[in-house]
Amino acid sequence: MANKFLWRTNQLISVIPEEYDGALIMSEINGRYFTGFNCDNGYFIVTRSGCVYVTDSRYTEAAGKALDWCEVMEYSGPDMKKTFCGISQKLGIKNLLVESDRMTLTQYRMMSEVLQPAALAADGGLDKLIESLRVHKDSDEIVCMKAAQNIAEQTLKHIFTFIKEGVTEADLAFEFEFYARRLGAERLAFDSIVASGENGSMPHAVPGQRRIQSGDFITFDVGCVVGGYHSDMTRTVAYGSVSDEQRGIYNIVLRAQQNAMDYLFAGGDDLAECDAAARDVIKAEGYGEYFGHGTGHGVGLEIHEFPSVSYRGGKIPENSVITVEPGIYLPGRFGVRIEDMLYKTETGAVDLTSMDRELIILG
Ligand SMILES: [Mn+2]
Repeated sequence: MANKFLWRTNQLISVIPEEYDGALIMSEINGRYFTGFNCDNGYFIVTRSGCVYVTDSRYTEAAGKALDWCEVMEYSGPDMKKTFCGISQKLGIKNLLVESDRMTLTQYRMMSEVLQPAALAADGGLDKLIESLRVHKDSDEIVCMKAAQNIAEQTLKHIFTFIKEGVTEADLAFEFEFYARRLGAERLAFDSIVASGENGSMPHAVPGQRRIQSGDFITFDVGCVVGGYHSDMTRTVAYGSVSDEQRGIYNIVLRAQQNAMDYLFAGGDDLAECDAAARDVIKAEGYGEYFGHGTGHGVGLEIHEFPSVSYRGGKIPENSVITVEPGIYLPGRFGVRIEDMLYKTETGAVDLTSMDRELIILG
């Protein structure tokens, strides 16, 4: 693999259906995946007769350095149509697939106009092709995700020593970000969820001014970014004390998560079966209606990506990274979620999360 990005681009070309000449990639995230270059105004035109990366003067020099394996062109506003029509003619492009999931209608109209005579095809096919490439993580991608996860774990351990009675959820979320950034996170993978007490029943609660008190469950759903790659982990901890009911619910979620992970460790490769492995444990205990979301999702350059671990099913792609994150949410009372991130291998799975999952009581 002399050049990983050239290799990825060639992979894309090899799966584009014959009736299309190529693809136009203009989303920042897919542009980064195929070129290694991060740019919010890049137009990567990929065809069987050649590739061109077009950007504006703010990025031309950096793009030229990053994309030494591909022609880089600069356009300016007034000559946009001339530049792009010229490319269509030079490469003999009659039609191009576009990223229909990631393009605005305004962008679609603009690119249809400037790329004439090429026609654009927004049938969703390109999005599916790209997700099927991105889902298979290479070793560099796994290294980044592990590094991101490692920072998140070290930071959460720090948070466990930082928690005291009276501190707010917002304080904990801020401390998490500050500490993680200092440990080398480029940024957080998403706005951290810190949900205490009754707020824990809302799976995506926003950290607020509620103060931590004895008897609380506190759910932390946190992640970091390294090299553009995300990590994702959830831990629910108790502060001060727990009731028997809280402990019971915690252990049901823990068993549900373990059951789904065991399914993956044993080589299970169906998304619906993995979802059911977690869900059935919760259902059998009578809490099925309190677990409303899917069991997990793919992670990578984005925090939520293909595939979805849910009833919809499908094969779990080899070398994909997925989360396993069942929960039980009792409205107005409390909630528990536990989430690990796993790497699917040919014969099983590797847990990329190393933090303990047994219930801990802080304070
Ligand atoms: Mn998640």
